[in-house]
Amino acid sequence: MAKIVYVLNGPNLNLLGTREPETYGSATLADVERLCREAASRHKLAIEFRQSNHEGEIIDAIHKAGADKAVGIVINAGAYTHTSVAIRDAIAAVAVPVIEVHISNIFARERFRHHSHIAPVAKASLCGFGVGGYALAIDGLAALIGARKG
Ligand code: CA2
Repeated sequence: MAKIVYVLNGPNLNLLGTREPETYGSATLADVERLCREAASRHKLAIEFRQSNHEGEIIDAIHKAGADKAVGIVINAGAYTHTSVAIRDAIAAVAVPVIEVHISNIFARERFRHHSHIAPVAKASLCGFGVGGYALAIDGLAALIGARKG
């Protein structure tokens, strides 16, 4: 059975590549999906890639990852990172390792972005590597779960 990694993207990330390139670069979300699939295929992992602007849909996707026995979740929860106890609780409720990723360095930005509700329930967090952080997160997850490179 294929080992599935859920890659979940929160609010406004559908706008990637259309504005704020100085903060988020010029890659689109479709580019991010492509780079995630490339990184995952190097480890013989499959990707379920989703984006939602709605908190409940992100929570449903986390539950689905748990029900599907996904081998991991890579999540960029966008601004919900800083506000959502509900997403934090969903992550804590599933037995799936979670890697938190942010395109920008949230600690070099406004103070309200310095706190993450997700970090304490994540296996690992990374930020500031641009969209390349998604591939690093998949590589890190693969190392954590001992996925074989093909
Ligand atoms: O750096 C990240 O990846 C963030 O998760 C992005 C969120 C922000 O609220 C977090 O603090 C850090 C915002 C995503 C919005 O993405 C846009 C992309 C292009 C144009 C407008 C928004």
